Amino acid sequence: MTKKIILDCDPGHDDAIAILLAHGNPEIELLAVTTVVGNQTLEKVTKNALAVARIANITGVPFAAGCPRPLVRQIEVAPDIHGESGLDGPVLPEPAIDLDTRHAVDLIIDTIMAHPAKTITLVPTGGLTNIALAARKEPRIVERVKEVVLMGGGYHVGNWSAVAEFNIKIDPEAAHIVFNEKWPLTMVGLDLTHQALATPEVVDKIKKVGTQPAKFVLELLDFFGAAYKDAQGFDAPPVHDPCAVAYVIDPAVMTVKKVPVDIELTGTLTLGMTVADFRAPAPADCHTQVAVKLNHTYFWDLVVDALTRIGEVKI
Ligand SMILES: [Ca+2]
Repeated sequence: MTKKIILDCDPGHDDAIAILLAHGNPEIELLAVTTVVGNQTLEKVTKNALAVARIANITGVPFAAGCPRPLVRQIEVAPDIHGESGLDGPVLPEPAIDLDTRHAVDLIIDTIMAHPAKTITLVPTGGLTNIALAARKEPRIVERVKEVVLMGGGYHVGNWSAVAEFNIKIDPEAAHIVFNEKWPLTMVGLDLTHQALATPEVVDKIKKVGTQPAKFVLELLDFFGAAYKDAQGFDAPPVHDPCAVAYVIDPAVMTVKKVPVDIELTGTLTLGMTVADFRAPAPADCHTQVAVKLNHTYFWDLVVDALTRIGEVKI
């Protein structure tokens, strides 16, 4: 049985690779791609998502634009990591498909309500504005989704402050809503994604695929690697977002630990921190877990396999 997902994203170099992994992996059925302000403005990340669709020849999947700003806060974008376009590096093609006319929040709700209960996994890889609003607009989706597997947060490390990760920090109120709803939630945070490094060996494997979509990924990694080196001192870039998709494909790609997680909304130094309580035992009603240890080889083999299956796409 395939795993049905809705990918809510802000492409974003690693979001783009997450879309390609979801599209190319035979275990995943991509039901919808929705966009949210994050790495860049909504207009830019939406354009980028449609460009990725063209690069990988993704057809028959609705793409919809969502929230242009966080619930409460002002917009914060990340040009130091993703460039002015949000997807700097490769030359992006013009979109070949039209956006769905619905707002992303409505597409998310419609899709979940139209499918049998507990069959759809929500995979947010950006700020949680759309997901929070969907849960508020149609609370029945909380019972109805199978689980939420999100890239965001970190229990020992931040990247947008000492203790807060970008996706959570840019809309902490939305994150608070999403982490406090009682759906099963897996946080694939920085503790895990900082293990998903695109090392020279990984880059070589992608080079061997030899297709235009693979070349696109190499160009993304080239820019992303240089940006991560300059901005955060990484020798190889951590490719965050496809880790969440990989967990949906096969949870064996990483180890997880069941712990309560909540979002700091009032700390002067800790706003947007994902506060994970590792004291044992976890409460019986604990519905959150955090990703701990990645199988690096298996993860990148999934990405390379997806690119191989996507095959050649000429534009
Ligand atoms: Ca992202």
